[in-house]
Amino acid sequence: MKMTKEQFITQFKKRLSEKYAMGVEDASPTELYNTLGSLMHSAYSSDRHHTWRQYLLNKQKQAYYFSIEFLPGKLMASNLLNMDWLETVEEGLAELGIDLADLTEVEQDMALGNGGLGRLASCFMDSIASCGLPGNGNGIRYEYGLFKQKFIDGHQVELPDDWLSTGNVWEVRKDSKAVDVCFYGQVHLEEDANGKLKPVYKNQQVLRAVPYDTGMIGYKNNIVNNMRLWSVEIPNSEESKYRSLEERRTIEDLTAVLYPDDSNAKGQMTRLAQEYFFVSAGIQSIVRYYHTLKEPIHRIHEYVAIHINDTHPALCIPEFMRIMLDEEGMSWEEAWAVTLKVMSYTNHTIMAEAMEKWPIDMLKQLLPRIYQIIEEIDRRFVEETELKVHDRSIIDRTRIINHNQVHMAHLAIIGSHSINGVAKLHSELLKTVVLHDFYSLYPARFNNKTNGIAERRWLQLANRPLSSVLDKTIGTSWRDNPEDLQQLLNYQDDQKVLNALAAAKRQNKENLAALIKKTQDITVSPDAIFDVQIKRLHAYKRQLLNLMHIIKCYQDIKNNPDSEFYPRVFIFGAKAAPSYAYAKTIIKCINETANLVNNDPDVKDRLKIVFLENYNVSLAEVIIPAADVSEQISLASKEASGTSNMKLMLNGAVTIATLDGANIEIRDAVGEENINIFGITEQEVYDYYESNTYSAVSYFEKDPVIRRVLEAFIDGTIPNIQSEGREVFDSLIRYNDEFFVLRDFESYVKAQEKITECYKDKRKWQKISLINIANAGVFSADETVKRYADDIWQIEPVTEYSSK
Ligand code: 26V
Repeated sequence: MKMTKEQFITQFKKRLSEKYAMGVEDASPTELYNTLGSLMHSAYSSDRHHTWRQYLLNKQKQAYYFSIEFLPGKLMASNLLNMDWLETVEEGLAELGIDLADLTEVEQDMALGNGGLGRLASCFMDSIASCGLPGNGNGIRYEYGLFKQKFIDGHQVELPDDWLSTGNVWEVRKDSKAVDVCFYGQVHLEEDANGKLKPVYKNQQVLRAVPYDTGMIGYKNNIVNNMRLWSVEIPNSEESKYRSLEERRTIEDLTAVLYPDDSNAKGQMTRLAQEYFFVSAGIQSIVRYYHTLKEPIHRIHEYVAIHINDTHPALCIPEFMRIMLDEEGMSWEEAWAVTLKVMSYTNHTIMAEAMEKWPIDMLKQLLPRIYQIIEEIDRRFVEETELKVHDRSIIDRTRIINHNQVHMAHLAIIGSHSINGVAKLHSELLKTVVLHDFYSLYPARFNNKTNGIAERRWLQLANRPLSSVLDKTIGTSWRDNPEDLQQLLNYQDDQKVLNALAAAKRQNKENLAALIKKTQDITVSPDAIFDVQIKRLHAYKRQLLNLMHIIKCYQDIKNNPDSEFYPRVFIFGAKAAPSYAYAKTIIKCINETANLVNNDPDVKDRLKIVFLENYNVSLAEVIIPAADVSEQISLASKEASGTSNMKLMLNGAVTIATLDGANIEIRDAVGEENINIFGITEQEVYDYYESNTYSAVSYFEKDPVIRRVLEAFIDGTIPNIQSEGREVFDSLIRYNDEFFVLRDFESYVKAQEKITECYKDKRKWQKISLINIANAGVFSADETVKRYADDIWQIEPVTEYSSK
C-alpha cells in the first residue's frame, strides 16, 4: 500500500475533483476529509479482499468477537498509521496547504459503547489485525451512539449522538449478506419424515438484518479484518404488515440506540431483542460462510471460535444450538459437543447489580424456540450435576433458570469451554468468590487474561511529542514491539533524556490547557500538577473520594491562605448513566465545588478543578498525554481491571491506586517505590462484609478532617447543592458508606501528600515517570490477544501471506 508523496498528491486532487468537482482551495474540511477517507478506503479494499481470500483458501480457523459494544473513536489517523500512510499523507497535505489535524477534527467519534468493555473490544480489533490473526468483530450498528454530555447549571444533560448524519466513509453495506431474524410467534415440535423432531412456527415476526462492514486494518502488515455491525430493516415480504408509521418505528428502534446504562440491566424488551438480533444474524452468517468451505458440520469447531464479550451475547449458545439442531439436523449430544468447543466467555464485572437476568415470560414471548432450548440446557445441566455433587444446594445457585429468571452468566458459563476474568485479582475472585460454585464444577474452564491497550493509538498517535523522544532515545523498535520500551530504563539517570521527556509532557500539558481554556473557559497553568480521573461515573470508582480530598485542600487553603500549597489541577472526565441518580449527584457536586474553588481569590489559582464535558475517546487522547497523576481509586475488589490505568502509565503519569484490578499488576511491573498505593485490601473488604463491623459514622465522629469535609456538603460552604449535598452526606453517614470512602480517606490523603512532595523533587519525579513508561509494554493488547488466540481460540496468524 506504500506510495510516494507525489503519487498521493496526484491521487488526492484527482479524487477531490471526481467526487466534488472542486480544487483544494474551494473545498471545506469535510469535503477534504471525505476525499481522503474515500481514497484510503479504495486503497485498503484490495488488501481486505485479499485477506479474506487468504483465510478462505487456507481454510483458516477464525475467531468472532461478539460484543454489544465497540468504541473505536475516530478511525482516520489510526487507519493512516496502520496503512503506513501517515507521514506521506501529512507531508502531501501540508504541501497543499492542508493540516491533517483539521480533517480529523471533522470526523465524528464512533461511540458505540459505554466505557471499558467497548473500548477493550476496539483495542482488541486493532491488535488482532496487527498480529495478523484471523479475527472479526460482530456487533450492532446503532444509529445513535452514546449520548453527548452537556452541563447545564452543573447538571448532566444528555443529547443524542447523531453520528451518522455526516456519513461514514469506513463502512460498506453488504446487501448480499443480509439475513432474516425471527421474533415472537408460537412454536411446537413435530416429527418429520425421518422421525426427527422439527419446530413448526406460527405468527413469527421476520426482520431483516443488514450488515455494515468496517475494515480493521493491521499495523503495516497488509491484513485487513472485518468488524461487522448489523442494522435492522423491514423485509420486502413483510412491508404490507407494517403500515402505520408507529409500527415501523417500533421495528426501526431495534438498532436505533445504544443502551447507556452500564450498571443495571433494565428489563426492556428492546434490549433483549437487540441481544438476540446481532447474535442470530452473526451466527447465521458464520454458518453460511462455513458451508462454503464444504467441510462437515460436526467439525465446525475446527474452523470457528465464537467469543462472548460479557453476558450480553450469551444467547450465542442457544442460537448456535438451534441452528445445529433445527437446521443442520444434529442430535442434541452432537450439537452440544460442538457448541461447547466453539464458545468462550469473558466476565467483565463482579458488581452484582450488573449481572444480567431476564424474566422467563419475556424470553418465552420474544424467543419461544430459544427459550425451549435454554430450558433443555438447564434440565440437562441439573440432571448431570446431580450425579456429580453431594450438596444439592449448589444446583440451586448455578442453574440457568431459577426464581422465574434466566441467568445469563450461568448460561454463558455452562455453554463455554473457557471462562476468563480480565486481571489477575479479578480472575482469582471469580474462582474463589463470585463464581466459586462453577469453579468447583468446571475448574479447567477458568483462566485469566489481563486486559491490554492498543499502544499505537494511545502512544504513537495520541502522544507524538513523547513518541519522538522515544525514537531518539531508544530507536523505533518499540513501535512494533512495545516491550522494547524497557530499554528506556537505561536512561533513568540521564538528565538529558529526563529533560526531553519533561519537555514532551510540558507540551502536552500546554495543549490540554489550551483545550480547557477553549471549551470550559478556565485558565490552568502547566506548571501545576495535572491530576486526572477519567472513567464512567460510578459509586464504586469513588470520584467522591477524590472530591473529598479536593475539598480538604480547599479548606486548608482557606484556613491558612498564606501557607505553602503546591498548585494542582484536578481534571475529571466522566459520563453518568442517565438513570443513575447518585452518579449525577456526584457530577453536580464536583461542578459546584469547581465553581466555588476556581473563583475564590483566596485560592490564588493554586487549586483548579476542571470537569471536562462529554468525555469520549477523542478527549481521552488529549487528556492522557498531559496527565501527571493517574487516579485509580476504586474500592479494592470492585474494578475488574481498568484500562485507563494502563494508558496513563504508558504516557508517563504516576499512579495513585488501591490494590484493585490491574493496578496490582502495574505495581508489580514498576515496583512499590514507583506507584502510590493506599487503602484497604480486597481481603479487608471481604472481612468487613463477613464481620459486619464497618461503621462509617465512627470515622465522622473520630476524624475532625472528615467531619469538616462532610459538613461542607450540608452547611452551605459549597453553594447550590442543598439536596445533592444532603444525598451524599446521607449515603456516607446514614447508609453506612457502601464503598468505604471514609475508611480509605486518611490513607488517600497521605498518599496525595507524598505525591506532592515527590513532584517537588523534579528529578525524582521524572525518573519515576520514566520507569512507568518503560514498564508499560507488558500491557500491550497485542500480547493479550495472542494469549486469547493461543489458549482460548486456537487460531493462528496467517502463514502464507503475499500482498496481492
Ligand atoms: C452492562 C450493561 C447492562 C445493561 C445496559 C448496558 C450495559 C452495558 C455494559 C454493561 C457491563 C459493563 C461492564 C464493563 O464495562 N466492565 C469494565 O470492563 C473493562 C474491560 O474489561 C474493565 O477494564 C473494567 O474494570 C470493567 O468495569
